[in-house]
Amino acid sequence: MNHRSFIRWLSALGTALALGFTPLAQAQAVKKAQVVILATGGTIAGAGASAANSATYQAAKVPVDKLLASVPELSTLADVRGEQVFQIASESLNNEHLVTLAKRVSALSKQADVDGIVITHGTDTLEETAYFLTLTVHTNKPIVVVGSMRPGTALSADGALNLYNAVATAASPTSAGKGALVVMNDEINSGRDVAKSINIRTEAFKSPWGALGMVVEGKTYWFRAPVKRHTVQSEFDIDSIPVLPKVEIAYGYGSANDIAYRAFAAAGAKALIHAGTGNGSVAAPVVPALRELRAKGIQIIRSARVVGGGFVLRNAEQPDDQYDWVVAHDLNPQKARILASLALTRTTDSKDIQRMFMEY
Ligand code: DAS
Repeated sequence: MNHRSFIRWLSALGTALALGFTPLAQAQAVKKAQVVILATGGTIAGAGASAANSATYQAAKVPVDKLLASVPELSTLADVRGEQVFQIASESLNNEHLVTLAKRVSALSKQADVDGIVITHGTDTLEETAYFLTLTVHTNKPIVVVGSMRPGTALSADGALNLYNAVATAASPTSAGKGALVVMNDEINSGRDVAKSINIRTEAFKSPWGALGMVVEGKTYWFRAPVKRHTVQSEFDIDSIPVLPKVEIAYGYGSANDIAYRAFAAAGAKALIHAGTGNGSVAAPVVPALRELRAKGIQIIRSARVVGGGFVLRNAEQPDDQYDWVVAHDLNPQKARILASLALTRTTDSKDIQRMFMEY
């Protein structure tokens, strides 16, 4: 090679290195994300007697390895491995399950060989788990909760594509730093906002403030980002929460009475979520009991049975300042219960708890 050719070769090599076209860089460029799937049960692991059974089936039957094997296309998206954390229908999940799951997610998120985490989950309480994870796991790595409305045995089952989309979302760097996400029916929703709003249709999950984005053919498309505190910005950390204080929910309705509130208090509830009519209204026969229980140190938090799209306004339907009550803002009763439990691990000051309901 003469001098001129050597200079040309050196210049080409320099360009290739600068553009990252070395064999190692190319190998790294195609290195797949490492995604862990934590299976907890639910319909996505369900099985029905026939393909016509889209709503009659047994939840929590299919183990995680069979779940992964049923969607071989996952391997085109990421290097995926599975763990069976629980195998239950999510209506039966309790606080201890929440803490166990969140601690596992937190531990995995700290591992260098984990880029994203998917949790397969029943749909009934999926919104509660997703909110709990967004409040307590300190990571920017994608955490994606996914379920299905039909078992895998049904005609037009939705679980396989939901799982594929969830892995695609967890594998995408664009999903980082957005808090826990819920992927169902092609949509990416915030774990904080989303709620199960229809009981037996595939488009069951809605966020009153709209989806964050969509995932289509393995790619994520974003249209907005969360504004509430979550994950690394949260003052709650699962790694320092051993037990969740007991918080209960009672419904408001015509002819309501105070029996449930008093019974919950007698059973040790540290806070009561009132799922009020309208703007979190409290029926006159119930007010004295709530004031009495507040005086005994139990937190009273006004949410609303009205489905999302608004929020309970402080001092509107009730003199919250005078009664020293908290309003749940836009959180539905079941999400208010999650935040109240966590709040009580840090404070019993109702003004500080109200701050938390405005920030998370
Ligand atoms: N029972 C429901 C649950 O496990 C089934 C489902 O929709 O996932 O939440």
